[in-house]
Amino acid sequence: MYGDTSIQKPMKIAEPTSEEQAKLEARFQQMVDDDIKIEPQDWMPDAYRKTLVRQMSQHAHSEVIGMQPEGNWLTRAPSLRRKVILLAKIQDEGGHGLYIYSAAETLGTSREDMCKALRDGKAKYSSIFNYPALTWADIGTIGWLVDGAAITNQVALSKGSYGPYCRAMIRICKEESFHQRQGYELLLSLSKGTAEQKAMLQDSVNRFWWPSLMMFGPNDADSPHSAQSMKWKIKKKSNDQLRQEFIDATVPQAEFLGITLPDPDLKWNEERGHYDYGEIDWEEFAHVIKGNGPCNKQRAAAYTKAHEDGAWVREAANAYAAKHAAQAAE
Ligand code: BYC
Repeated sequence: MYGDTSIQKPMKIAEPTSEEQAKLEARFQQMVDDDIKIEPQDWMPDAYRKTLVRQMSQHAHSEVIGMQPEGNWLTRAPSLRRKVILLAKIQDEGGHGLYIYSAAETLGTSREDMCKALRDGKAKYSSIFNYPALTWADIGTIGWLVDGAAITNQVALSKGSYGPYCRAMIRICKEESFHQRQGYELLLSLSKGTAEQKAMLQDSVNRFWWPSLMMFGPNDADSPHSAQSMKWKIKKKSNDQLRQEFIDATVPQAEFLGITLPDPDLKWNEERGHYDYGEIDWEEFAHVIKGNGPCNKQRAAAYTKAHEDGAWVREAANAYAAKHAAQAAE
């Protein structure tokens, strides 16, 4: 039923002795080391389950909250073609949220509980969605940089250890790839446009560059969850590795657009075979994830309002399901 919280919790069985627990843990880690996917029915450490629920719910929430900055531009898209593309992209994001909530439910939590945690301000979502989409160029930049950063991360996540999460990531990456390309194509047209359009493109990239780099999370040395998540192969690559991969792939694309990236320290390092880049403003990152970014309050209020406005739909769906269940029982 819609909004039903009675999802099956994992069956309670007798607590294993510490010797049995050690054996279970060793067997679990061996499966992870051998790249055998962990499936919902397999034994797993409580902390592994908890880490996955934390990360997957944050991920699903990011997809759903991420619909807001773009939704803001649907009625102002400059052509029917652009409107159709944007509408399809936003619908995909709602779908991505659903795939990941469903994958997380296999761990014994419920979508309703995860969404309630978001409404109560107890669950996080990606920092990037607390920045506003101020101009039409931002729609292209979100596709190019935000979806680009998300794919870099998600391709690595799709090779992780938990089967349902990885399988959701494979499909999501295919759709994100379309999102990234539509963004870049939009920016390419602006780059060939008027002086005003070129300036709008540059201004947008100036605002989104650093927040996009923050999407990968804190530096490895300051990332409390990384070491354990890498051991469990929930994360296959570290925050800094992925950030570097994203920068290396993106700089040539910026050059092709004829724009600059707002980092004076950004330069190719022949010895490392990578681009060097400047220090991220971690104070700003901390500020945003604590709820004080430019749009945190607005995003939370819109999310809660949508939930409240949808109450009648859930009620009607439940009444309809109850009517059919009663008819079937007759
Ligand atoms: N924003 O130890 P760390 C999309 C938190 S949407 C907020 O490195 P972890 C799209 C982190 O949660 C897809 N919080 O953590 C949609 C932790 O806090 P707690 C977005 C962040 O989990 C619409 C603390 O900082 N992708 O594509 O090992 C339009 C310490 O960090 C952030 C995902 O959601 C952040 N940026 O690694 C367009 C990816 N970074 O929980 C596009 C899924 C860190 O201890 N998530 N924190 O309170 C992940 O891959 C990992 O969770 C992270 C962080 C790499 C983000």
